[in-house]
Amino acid sequence: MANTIVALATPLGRSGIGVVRLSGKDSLSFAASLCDGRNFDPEPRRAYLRSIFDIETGEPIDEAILTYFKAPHSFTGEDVIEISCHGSPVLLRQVLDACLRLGARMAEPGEFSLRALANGRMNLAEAEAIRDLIDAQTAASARQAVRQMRGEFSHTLQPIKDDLLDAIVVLESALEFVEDDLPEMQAAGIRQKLGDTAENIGRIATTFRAGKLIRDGLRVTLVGRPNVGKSSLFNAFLGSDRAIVTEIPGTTRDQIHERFVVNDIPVSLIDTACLRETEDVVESIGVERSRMAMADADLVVVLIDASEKVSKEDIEILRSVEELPHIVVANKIDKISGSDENACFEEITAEFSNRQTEIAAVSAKQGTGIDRLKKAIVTRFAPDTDNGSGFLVTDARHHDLLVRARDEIESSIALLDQKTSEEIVLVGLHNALRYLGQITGETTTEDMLTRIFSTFCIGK
Ligand SMILES: Nc1nc2c(ncn2[C@@H]2O[C@H](COP(=O)(O)OP(=O)(O)OP(=O)(O)O)[C@@H](O)[C@H]2O)c(=O)[nH]1
Ligand SMILES: [Mg+2]
Repeated sequence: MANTIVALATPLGRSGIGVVRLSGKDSLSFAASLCDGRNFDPEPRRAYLRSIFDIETGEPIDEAILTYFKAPHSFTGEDVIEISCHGSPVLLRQVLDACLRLGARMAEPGEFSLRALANGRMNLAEAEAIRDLIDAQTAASARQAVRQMRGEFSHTLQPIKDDLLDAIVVLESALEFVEDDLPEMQAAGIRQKLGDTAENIGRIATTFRAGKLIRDGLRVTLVGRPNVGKSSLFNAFLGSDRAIVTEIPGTTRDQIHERFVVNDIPVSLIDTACLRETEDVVESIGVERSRMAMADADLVVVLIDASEKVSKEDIEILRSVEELPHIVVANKIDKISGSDENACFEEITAEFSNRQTEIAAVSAKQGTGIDRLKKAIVTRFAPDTDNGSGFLVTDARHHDLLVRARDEIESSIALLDQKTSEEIVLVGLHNALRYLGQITGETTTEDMLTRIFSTFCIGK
């Protein structure tokens, strides 16, 4: 890791300021070259206003602020230089090119964070939290990422790892010193401790359901026969005329995606082409896409027209979602009276008496029932959506490792109960410890790290 890396730390686009970041032992000398080779001997953590020159023509290209972070007191733990230029994409490209010509290498995605990890500036869970913070789509998701970035997850895991290690030490020493079995009292103590540990890990793992929802949100797909008001409902959800609405059946021919946020949960909403048999090539591709969007969705919203009798087409669509998580929405209730509404519900419930079909009534046109429907969609997935008071596991990798660690401990407990030799009980406990260590990175292999850091953005 001796070489010096460079990347743009801000997005490449027009902006007030654009930051080029260098990390590695030559950062300072590269920065000095950019400032026309003048003796640039900055005090660490102080901002210096300098002219930046083209290293070949010697022409000034910008006035920039340079800040030097001396190793090991920097983000990466190496010498770091941040050059805050004016945010012109052309200029930033020039400064980056100059750094490359001086001998820097373009940073890989997440390479700054990887170096920070290698130099002990943060652990793996904290580095992943920075990625999640940058990617956060909602305030709640950002809040969780900050908690993890500040070490809350690692701190929660530490006592669990300590307890596990205590149990391992006792079992190991029993192996070394005694020929006979562990004394009954001690065995009971260890069993208790391991039981508590497995339970604690399990409790943390269960927060993933809410954590995943806050981070990744929900995919909701609207389906229904032509003209039931899918695009109208789509627009009502978003509060804007995003999709085209007409009285002509088959108006929407392709999928339209948009996002909105309800109760801190990002919802990715898909309006689809109506599901109908068609000879039209374009429309049939649209229908095929609608089917795929249905299969991928966390929730399918099936629309029916409350002002018309439930048709054969409606029934067919309702049948096709039987195996998928779905709700039924009766639209256009502005066109009917309350008793007709009930009749429409009864028709559906009669048809599907064998399953629990949730039915909501709305008027997409007038906005009636829309907020209630939005809330019903998210609360179905997070009845107890965390209000941010508890720490949530948001990463599938972490969840998987927690579950594996808990399972290993539970099998070890079972072996202990069967009075299996300590040697065998210990295998599972060591595995559990290794899994927990992979969350914070102590026991993570090189290729796992490469895979994890490839999900980071360049410049981070
Ligand atoms: N009265 C009333 N009319 C509605 C309501 N929702 C939609 N409509 C009307 O129904 C017609 C079809 O609406 P769309 O939103 O285009 O229906 P769609 O399901 O997207 O139709 P396709 O894309 O053709 O499948 C339009 O004339 C809308 O104005 C509603 O809640 N009440
Ligand atoms: Mg439509």
